[in-house]
Amino acid sequence: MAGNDPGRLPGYREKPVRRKEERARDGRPMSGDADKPGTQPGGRLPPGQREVKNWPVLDLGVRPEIAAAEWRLRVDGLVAAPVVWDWDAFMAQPQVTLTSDIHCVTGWSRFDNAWTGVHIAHLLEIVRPKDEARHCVFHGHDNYTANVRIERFADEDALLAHSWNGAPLEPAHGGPVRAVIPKRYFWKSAKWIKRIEFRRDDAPGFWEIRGYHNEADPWAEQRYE
Ligand SMILES: Nc1nc2c(c(=O)[nH]1)N[C@H]1C(S)=C(S)[C@@H](COP(=O)(O)O)O[C@H]1N2
Ligand SMILES: [Mo]
Repeated sequence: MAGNDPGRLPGYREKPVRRKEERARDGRPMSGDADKPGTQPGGRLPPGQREVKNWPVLDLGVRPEIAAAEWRLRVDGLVAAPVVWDWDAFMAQPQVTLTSDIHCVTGWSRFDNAWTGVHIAHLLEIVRPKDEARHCVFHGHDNYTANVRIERFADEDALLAHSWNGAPLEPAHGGPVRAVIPKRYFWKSAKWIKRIEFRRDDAPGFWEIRGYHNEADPWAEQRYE
């Protein structure tokens, strides 16, 4: 684990991470007004969330700049056919545009984000996870990790996105390519992905080992555990 620790990267900010970790431990919401419920029955704002029109940037203080020409994605672990895609191979896959809402555990939600990229269903067809594969771990270029169950990964609205609202994803938001898992709090949507690993056993990610909920369903308000 040591060589894979974001804390070893230049720029990593320990204080805000520790603050969030403490809040997770106390089960406190992270923003002042996150406890004012915004939810109406049947509405699209999950409990404790408020809508924002801007798009906040959240990271660990590390913002890798990866040129598309240098970018690679390795998909491996318990799969029948591991792949390494470079930018051209990734862009040569069938492309989809899917619109979804972002729900960040810090309390903001952003509606109607049109993501373009490679559908997870397509990726699964290509790599063919083995029967024993139950969990996926995303690895970012900042050594961030996030874990999801394979069923979550296969959600029909999940994709590997290179564009947002018709424009290439900005580096700060995870460009060249980030994961988008709309049915989970946004920390599960790893930015700057370089590897997707299929596993038998779960491997809690960066925030999950710091008290964030393993499942992270915003509708069930699974923030911390
Ligand atoms: N690689 C990587 N992915 C990451 C993070 C990170 O620090 N590194 N932060 C997560 C968190 S906590 C959130 S809320 C979202 C923020 O994405 P945004 O900056 O595009 O809003 O990215 C998630 N994915
Ligand atoms: Mo977050």
